[in-house]
Amino acid sequence: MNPIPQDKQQALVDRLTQACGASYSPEVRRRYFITGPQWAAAYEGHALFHAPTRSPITLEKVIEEYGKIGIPYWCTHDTDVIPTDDLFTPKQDEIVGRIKTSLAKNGLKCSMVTTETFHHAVWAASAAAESQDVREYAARRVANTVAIGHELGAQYAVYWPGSLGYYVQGAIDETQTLRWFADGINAACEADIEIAKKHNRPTLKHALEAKPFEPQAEILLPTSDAMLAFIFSGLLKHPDMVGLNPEYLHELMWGAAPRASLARALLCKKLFHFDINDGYRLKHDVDIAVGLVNPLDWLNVLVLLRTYNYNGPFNLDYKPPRTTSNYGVFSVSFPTAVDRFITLWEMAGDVISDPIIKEATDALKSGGAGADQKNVKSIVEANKELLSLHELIAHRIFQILIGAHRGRKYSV
Ligand code: GLT
Ligand code: MN
Ligand code: MN
Repeated sequence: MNPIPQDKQQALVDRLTQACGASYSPEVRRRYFITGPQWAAAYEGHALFHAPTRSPITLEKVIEEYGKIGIPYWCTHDTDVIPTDDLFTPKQDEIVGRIKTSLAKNGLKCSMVTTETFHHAVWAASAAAESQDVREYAARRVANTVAIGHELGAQYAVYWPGSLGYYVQGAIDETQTLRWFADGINAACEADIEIAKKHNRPTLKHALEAKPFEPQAEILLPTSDAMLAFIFSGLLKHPDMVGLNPEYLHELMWGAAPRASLARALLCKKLFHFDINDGYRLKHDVDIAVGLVNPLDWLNVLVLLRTYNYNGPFNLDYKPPRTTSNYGVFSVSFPTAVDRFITLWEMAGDVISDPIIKEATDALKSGGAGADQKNVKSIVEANKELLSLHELIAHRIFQILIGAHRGRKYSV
């Protein structure tokens, strides 16, 4: 093949993307509670070892492109859109006004707002730092974010306490730091109760997000389970308002089975919000788009969520790879991520209604006949043959993933 001229490359990418087929229309995509973060689309490819590979884009462009793709909801950190120095100033109101106009123009809604408490120098010792000034500023920041959320019609507020931890041991008191962190969440909830009353709206759902490593060396709330313990610790004044925003990869990173983490959150009625992406165990936060690494596991995750009627947002919290261009972010990355999610969601429906899986599961629950309760050997024998169904169910789920249940096969 000859080298591809620069001005023909976008057309080539478009043609091959279309050749992939099986994409959904924007109308179909809008039926799902899929949310698109400002920061994901605006990510320029930078990291500790990486210079940016993409150029900056405006919030208007992100919202417009999400609208065209059919991503129905948008979410943001306060400082993704309002520079830190402009917070609490008339500039903030002006930007919030621009967001409202842009959302209305493109038919999107704001689902969630979150406070950036990890990037700016003020958070060097975390938002729950020893300094009362820092903590008071943090309380004002979360209250301000809640106010912006109500202004934009959001239902959720997310907190990722990534800077809540340390590099060197013994310098901070973990117990006290967690109490101070609880004060911050309490401030957000109290502000919410007041602001919601004024706006005549329900309060927001406040969702904590864990990540086991990064950016601190040791993290005080590294997992969703740690956060459940924190929510039920007695430190929160409104524990009913606070739940979880697990991220698929953040659970996988520490070695968890994400589906089991989600099951624990569901049992506690705390699965409020869900960040969807993909990646690898025991690696850094690579934030690959949903389904590109672990499609089988993802299918199983969605079976669980469909079975237990999870109806919160699916937030596309991934990072388009550095090799994807500005154009590719909206022509390849987001539409294909959304379409993989929808396909996996619908396949999860196939798993749930599959007659083979259903009969196998029912048989396992019925158990074998004729066991003598007083004889352990007889209990083993009574169930022994049935248990091969575990492996058969796993095989059937694989078949559904590759479409073999609909007749796809290779004639070799
Ligand atoms: C940051 C983090 C994400 C969180 C965002 C919410 S911030 O990008 O890596 O996982 O969801 O604050
Ligand atoms: Mn996340
Ligand atoms: Mn992540």
